[in-house]
Amino acid sequence: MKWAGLITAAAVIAAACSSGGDESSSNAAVTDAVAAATAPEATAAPTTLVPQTTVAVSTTTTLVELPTRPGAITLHLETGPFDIEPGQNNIENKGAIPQPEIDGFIVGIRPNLVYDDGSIPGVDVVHLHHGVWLNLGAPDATAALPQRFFASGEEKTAMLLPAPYGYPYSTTDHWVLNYMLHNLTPEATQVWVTYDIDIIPADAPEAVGMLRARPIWMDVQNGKGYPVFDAVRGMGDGVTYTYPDQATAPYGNGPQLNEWVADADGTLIATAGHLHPGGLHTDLYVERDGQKAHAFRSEAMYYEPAGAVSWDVSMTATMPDWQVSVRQGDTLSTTATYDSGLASWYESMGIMVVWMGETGGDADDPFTTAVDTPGMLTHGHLAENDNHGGDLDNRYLDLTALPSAPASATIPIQDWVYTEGDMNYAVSVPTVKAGESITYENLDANIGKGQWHTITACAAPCNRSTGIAYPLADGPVIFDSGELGLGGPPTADRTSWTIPTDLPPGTYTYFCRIHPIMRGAFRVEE
Ligand SMILES: [Cu+2]
Repeated sequence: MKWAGLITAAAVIAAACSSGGDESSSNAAVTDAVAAATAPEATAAPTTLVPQTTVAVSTTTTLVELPTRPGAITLHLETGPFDIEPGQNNIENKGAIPQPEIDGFIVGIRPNLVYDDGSIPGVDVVHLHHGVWLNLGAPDATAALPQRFFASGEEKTAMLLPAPYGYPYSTTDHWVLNYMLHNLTPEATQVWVTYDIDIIPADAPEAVGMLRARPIWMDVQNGKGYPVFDAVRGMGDGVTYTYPDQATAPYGNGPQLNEWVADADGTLIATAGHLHPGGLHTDLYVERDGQKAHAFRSEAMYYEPAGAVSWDVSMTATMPDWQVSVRQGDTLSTTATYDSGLASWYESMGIMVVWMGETGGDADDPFTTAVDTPGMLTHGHLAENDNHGGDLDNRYLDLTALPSAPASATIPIQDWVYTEGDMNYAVSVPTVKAGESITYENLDANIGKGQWHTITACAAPCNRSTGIAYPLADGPVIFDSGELGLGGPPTADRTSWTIPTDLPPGTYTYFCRIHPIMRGAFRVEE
C-alpha cells in the first residue's frame, strides 16, 4: 500500500469509528458489508469506546516499506511444514530452523505464515498466535533463557534496526523457534513459518564501523512460559486497563516482571509493541534517580471497522532516528493498555522487544529531551484480516427464543458440540433454577495435540457470522471457563467448568474463544 493510500485508509477508519464508514477505504467493501449486515441491530456491531484516532503518524511510509539498509541482502527463510491438527492451540519448539549461512549483522526481520502453495491463510482460519525466535548461542538479557531476539504474533510486526546498528550474527549460532500455531477450525492443514532476514555480510564494506545491538525483551509477564494476563471488562477505570499499573498485586511478593535494570550503558535504538485484540498501546519508560521518563508509546492502529477488537491491526514502531541513551543502573519498564469498556480479553500479552546498542551515535537523554515522539506503522492493512464477521448467519439459532428444558448436571462437550444448548443444533435451552449449577466437561480435551474449548460469555443472541471481530467476550454478565484441557499453559489444567451459582435469571449465550464457530447457551430461571 502506498503512503497516500495508507493515510486515506487511516483517516477513513478513524472516521468510520465515529460515523460508520466511507467509500474510499481500501476495505470499504468489507466495511459496507459489515455495516449493512449489522445496521438493524445495535448490539451486533461493536464500536470501541476508545477513539482509535490517536495514532500520530509522522512519516510517509511504513516500516516494511522502508528501503533495505545499504549493503544488506535479504534472505527468504522458512521452516516447516507444520502439520496443523484440528483446533490445535498448543505451544511447541522447533530446533535447527534455517539460518543465514554467512556471518554478518542482521538489520531486519519480517515474519509470515503460508500454506504449501505460498498463499497466506486467513487469520480467522489458522494463524501464528505467537512465534519467538531464540538464539541458543547467547543468554537472554532479561530472563534465564536463551536469547529471545525476535517475536511476532497475528499482527505480524516486523523489526528493523537503524544505521549504524546491527545484531551480530554468527553461523555458529543455533536458532530455535518457540511457536503457538492456532487452528480456529476443525480442518487439519499444513503451514510454513517464513522469516525474511536482512543481513549485512561481515565482509561487506558497509559492515565497517557498524555498532552492535542486542535484544532486551521487555514483557509485563517476563520470564513466564506463557506470559499472559486477563484484561476483563470493567477493569482499570472501566474504559481502559493498564497492566500492571492498575492490577491488584500483579506479581504478589515476587519481582516486578515488567522491569529490567540496565546492565551497561547503551543506546536504545528500536522497539515496537506486541498486543492482542483489545490492546491499545504498550509503553516504555526509563527510570533514574527517582525520575521516570516516557521513552516510547507503541500504538495499535486498527484497520478493523469495529475498532480495537481484532487482529486487523498494525503497531507503531520507533522512527529510525529514535536513539535514547541509558546508563547502567537505569530501570526500564513496560506497561500494556487494553480497552476494558467493550469486552474482556483473556490471555492477553504486553511485550516490547527493545533493541539496545553500544554507546555512540547520536542519542538523546530521555531526562532532558522528550524522546517519546510518535512512531511509524510497521505495516498497512493485511488482506488475510478481511473476514471480520458479524453478518447475518442462519447457521446459528437465536437461543433466546427457544424453550427451556431441564439441564443435565454435566453437559459434555464432544466433537466441537455443546451437547445441550448448542447454537447449531439445539431445540431447547438447558435450564437450571437460580442457585443451581451446570458443569461442562470437555471430552475433546486430549485428542491429538489437544482440542481445548472454552465457555465464554458473549452478548445475546451471539448468532452472527464468525470472523476476526465476532463473537467477542462481551456478555453483560462476565464468565469464562479458561481453556478446558490438561498439560499446562495455555490450558486451565482441568477439563471441566461449572457455571457461577449467583447468576441472575436470564439466557446466557457463550462461545468458544479458541474455536469461535462453537456457540451455545444455558438459562437460569427463578
Ligand atoms: Cu473450542
